[in-house]
Amino acid sequence: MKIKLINPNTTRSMTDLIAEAGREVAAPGTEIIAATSLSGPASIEGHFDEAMSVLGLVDEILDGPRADAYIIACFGDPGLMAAREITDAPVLGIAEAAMHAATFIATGFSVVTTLERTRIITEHLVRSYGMEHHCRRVRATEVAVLELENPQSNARATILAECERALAEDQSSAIVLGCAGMADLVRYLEDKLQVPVIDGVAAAVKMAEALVGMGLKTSKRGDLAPPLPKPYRGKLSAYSPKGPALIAS
Ligand code: 5HY
Repeated sequence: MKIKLINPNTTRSMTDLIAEAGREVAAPGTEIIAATSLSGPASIEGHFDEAMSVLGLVDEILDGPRADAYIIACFGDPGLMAAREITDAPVLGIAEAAMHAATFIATGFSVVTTLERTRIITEHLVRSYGMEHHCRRVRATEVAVLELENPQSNARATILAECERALAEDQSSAIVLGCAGMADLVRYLEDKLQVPVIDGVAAAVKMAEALVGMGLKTSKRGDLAPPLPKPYRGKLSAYSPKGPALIAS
């Protein structure tokens, strides 16, 4: 099966890291197609960045060869529901996948993420995914997304210290990493913390494999039906939905 792993930020080095995390867990018959959005922010750290990232993401679903499943490899899960409207292949967000994975192996988890504003956005996701009973707390480290790639930034130690505080103070028994750019920290943190550490990229790949393996597709009844045909004007005229023809499946 083909799983398309889309980094909706435009930083290719982060896509490489994400692709490696995905390929590490993928089953032998799974091909991971890693893509970087061609338009949009270099990193996604707020509501505006998220909104501006969605067209690049949509392009990656509508253009190019079709995949059996799509993964949005950004912890804000930007454009998740919109993406589900334009394909009947399963689409998974990494925050959603990581939080669900955590519920199977721990009764309470903490999310450790990047900036304070991302912490707040993650709290919105916790509520919209119905995870309030499982997520004990969302914590920020104030490490910016692109600083994760800077060896001089001390990001590893800062994230480890926040995870330790989470385990000491939150009554959590697992850690969810709140950024796709943290995917390479799983082993390091698990060794230090001795609790499960969940990277959403890996979780989403395994869940996508499971859904495809079960022959499940995104329901086209109700709000995930294709966008209604209508004209879009101005800069977005090329995206005018034309009915089911728009669907990539
Ligand atoms: C992410 N932003 O996973 C996030 C989440 C964050 O560009 N990739 C991004 O840390 O804000």
